[in-house]
Amino acid sequence: MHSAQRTMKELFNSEFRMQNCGNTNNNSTTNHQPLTTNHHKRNMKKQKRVLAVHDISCFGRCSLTVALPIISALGIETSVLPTAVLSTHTGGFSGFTYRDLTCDLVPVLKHWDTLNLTFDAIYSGFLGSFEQIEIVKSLIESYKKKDKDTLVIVDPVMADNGELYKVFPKSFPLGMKSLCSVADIIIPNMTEACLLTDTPYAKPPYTEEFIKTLLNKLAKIGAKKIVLTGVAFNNEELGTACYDAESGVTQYAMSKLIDGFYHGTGDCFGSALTATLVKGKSLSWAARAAVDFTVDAIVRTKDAETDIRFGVNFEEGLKDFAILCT
Ligand code: PXL
Repeated sequence: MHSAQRTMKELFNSEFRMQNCGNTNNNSTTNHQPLTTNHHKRNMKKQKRVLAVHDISCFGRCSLTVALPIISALGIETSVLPTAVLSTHTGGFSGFTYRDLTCDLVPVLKHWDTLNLTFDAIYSGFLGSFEQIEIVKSLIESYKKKDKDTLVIVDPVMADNGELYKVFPKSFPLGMKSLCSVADIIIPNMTEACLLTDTPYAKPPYTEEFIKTLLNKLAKIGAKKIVLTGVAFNNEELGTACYDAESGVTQYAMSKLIDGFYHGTGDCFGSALTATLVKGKSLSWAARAAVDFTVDAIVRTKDAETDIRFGVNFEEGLKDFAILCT
């Protein structure tokens, strides 16, 4: 067969055999060139580094098991500060184990102090106690002192669907509010936004006036940029509102509403947003990309009829996401 008629797969297989499988043919040549063509061109830009502060839910795709792969997929070094280890997340499972790691946080941070580290961004999510909130506030302060450009993104994970998660005391929103006050960007869902601002929770759809009032109240907490998730003006679309308190501009990134409630989507969105921002994209571009990435993961999960507690299939979207963001 003429090579032009061979499929890419056949071509690749024959090349691969020649280079790697101990070909005994004396006429064979060994090609030591890597498969990529621009491998030799060094990336002279300094690699970005993010610190992700969340729990490890061993099963159920949320928090660190989502943040680590998504942020890493964009070529960003991702350090982790695990706040707890659970057998699963707490949404919809009973009998989960919970090992609190508060005692480890300060020693880990003290060790890091000897290494002179800086981070391009700190992204926090699920925190188990007021004490952990205070530790995270102080780590933010100390890393901001080392590098004032460290971007602080706080997801005040504590509630959804109009209800505070059962593991938290009623006063927990006060703690999260104080953490939000030291962030550059906060990414609450509608329930968390209402709890943070003492606004009675209302089910969607919302008026634009309601959303804008909520964004204004959230901005008063301190962060200059707000990304509010779970925004819906009708029964067909769902998305985010990005508010920049300095310019007063609000931008929406909406997508087709998919029926059903899937766990871990907030972490999928927050991780994609963080990674995209660290790659230097604008907030509205990042929100659009993160919404699309999350919705694609939900669609894949729904099509596969996966148990909604098991998280969403974001893994099969990582390659396209990385291409989109580079
Ligand atoms: O996805 C947010 C989240 C993170 N970590 C734990 C959770 C949840 C939501 O339920 O339970 C442990």
